[in-house]
This record gives sequence, structure tokens and C-alpha cells, in this order.
Amino acid sequence: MLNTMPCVANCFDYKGTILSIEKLGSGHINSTYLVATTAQKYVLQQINTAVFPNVEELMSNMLKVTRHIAKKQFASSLVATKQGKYFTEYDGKFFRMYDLVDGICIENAKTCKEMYLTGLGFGLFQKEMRNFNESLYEVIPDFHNTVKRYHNLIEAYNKDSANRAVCCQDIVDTLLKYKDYSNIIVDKISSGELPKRTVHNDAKINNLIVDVVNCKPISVIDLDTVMEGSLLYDFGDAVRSGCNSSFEDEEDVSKIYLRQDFFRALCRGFFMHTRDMLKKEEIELLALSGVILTYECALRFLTDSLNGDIYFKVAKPNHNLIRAKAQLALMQDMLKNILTLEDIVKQELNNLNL
Ligand code: GN1
Ligand code: MG
Repeated sequence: MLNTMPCVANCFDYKGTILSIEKLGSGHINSTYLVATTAQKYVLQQINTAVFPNVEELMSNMLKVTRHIAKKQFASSLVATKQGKYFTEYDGKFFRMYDLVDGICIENAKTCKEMYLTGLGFGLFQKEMRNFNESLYEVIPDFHNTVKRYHNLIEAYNKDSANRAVCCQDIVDTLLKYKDYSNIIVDKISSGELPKRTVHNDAKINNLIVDVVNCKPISVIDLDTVMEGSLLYDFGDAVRSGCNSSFEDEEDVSKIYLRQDFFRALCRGFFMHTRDMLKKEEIELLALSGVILTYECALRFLTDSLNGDIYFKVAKPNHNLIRAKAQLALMQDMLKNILTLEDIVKQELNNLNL
């Protein structure tokens, strides 16, 4: 793939002459490359069309959102193709390019400061999207519909297309027992109790570029899933991906717990930008949103494992099963400490209002 990348890159109107192209990042969906030219650095990305089949709609969303937040310099600009479009087809595959934003992408937080920055970043994104009035396509229907995710797991288990059900029996049974967590956000959105907002929907810690030294979030990335949803999806996913004591695919689940100091730091950063916009119904579910989003992720990883790893990229055998088990462990630790997490939310909100 790497050797065809210069030809792909040449479809875009970049500045300078290409010096090098190498693989970049650790996303589970798209394939990303770093292109260095004599003028600057760019990100070239192959869009995963199994996940995003409608590239026109995907890029239309991305362009609208990028333009909106670029006014605040909080997103990297897309590079047009030589034909003036924002994506190109090459050999049956779809690509886009954007300016590389200088800064750090945190894969696993090691300090409270990094979590505070993550909170600031996704909080700022929420704040900036408040006055975004354009309509967006639903590029992945029911993306955070945890009830559907629950039923998808049952379906995958019954179908057992990859003959893996036998080794997943225990974890399937355990996950199904937590059914009551699947409809909490979904129902409150349907009833209108929770406001619908334009949210990132993939507020994973590594979907932000930050400047740790100056304690400043620089840019939000991976805007593919920006759609209508709940702010809780973003907060919950930041908790899931950032406050884990270990890796998303940690095999030794005894090492996995929710770092409460990180959770507090995340709250502090997030509330800095969102305290005035948070509704009572959202505040009440902030702590639980971490549990729900982690549960949803466990359901999704396990479903993909049962389906034969057709959605998330995997790097080793049983990778999705390992990820599902790790998410389950994280979720169970959060549930054990849910009252403490709720207290932290209250304390951090109160501190801001003093
Ligand atoms: C995927 O591509 P990446 O790694 O940022 C996934 C998220 C999951 C996440 C789990 C479009 O995000 O929904 O929460 O993996 N993105 C899509 O790590 O499905
Ligand atoms: Mg990503």
C-alpha cells in the first residue's frame, strides 16, 4: 500500500515536493499516513468504506464541521484535490488529505494534567458546536444506540459466523446481564429529557492534539462521526478511553481500574467550558455515562469478535475478545465506585461555582 501512496498524494494540491510518506496513528478504522513535503507536513487518510460507505456524505459533514471550528483554529484544514474536491478515488479506494497539526496525541494518559487537557479539549469542542446550525448526515445510523448494540451482540452470538461462540460464552452471558444500562441514555433522548446536540461521537483521548507544555488543547481530530447525539456520548467516551489505569486491550484484567484522580481532572477540564450549557438531566448522568459508553464498547468489540473481526482493525488473535474483556473489567470497576464518581462530578461543579 505504502508504495502507491505518492500517486495518491499527487491527486491533492499540497505545497512543496514529497520527501517521505510513512504510516501514522493507531485508529481502529481508517488507515493514516504522514506525508512530509519540502513545505510542510500533511495527513493522508484512506477512508474505510466498509464503515463509511457514503464518502460524499461523510466528507460533506466533515467539511461543514471543519469550517465551523477552523474559525477558532481548532481543527486542521482539509487539502483540496487538484480537481477542487475534498476526497479522491484511487484504485477503488477513497482518500482525503489535511494539514498536520503540530502537537501531541495522547494514547494513554499518564498524568492528571493530560486528562485535564482532554477535558478542556472535548469541552471546548462542545462549546464551539453550540452555535453550529447546519444539518449533518447520519453517516452511521444508530451509532450510539446501546440498545441496538446489545441486540447486535445477541444476533452475532446466535449466528456464530466465525465459530467463536463457544469460547465467548462466559463474557456474552456476563455482558447480557447488564442490559439495564443499555437504554438509559437512549430512552432519555427519545423522551426529550436529554437534549440533542452536535457531538463528536468518538471522543477518544487520542482524537485530540494537545500542547502539554503550555496546557492547551490544539485541535480535535477524527471528525468522521460528528453527528447529532448526546453530550454524554463524548464525556463518557473520554472517561472510558482516558481514565483507564491500563490499555484498552490489556490482557491482565487485574490491572484495570478507573483512575479516580484522572476522572476528577477530566471533569475539571470539561466543566471549564461546558458548565453553563450543561442541563440538569445531563449532569445527573455524567458519571454513569462512563459506564454506559464502556459497556457499549464491550458489546461492540465482542460482537465484532463473534463476527470474525470485520469492523475494528486487529493486531493479534482474539484481539477484539481481549478488548471486550478489558472494557468489561473497566466498567465493573466504575460501577463499584459509581457513588464516588458522582460525588466527584458534584464537587467539581461546585468548585467552579464558588
Ligand atoms: C474506533 O477509529 P478510532 O480508533 O478513533 C471507533 C470508536 C470506538 C473506538 C474504540 C467509527 O475509533 O467508535 O469507540 O474505535 N470508531 C468508529 O477504541 O467506529
Ligand atoms: Mg481516531
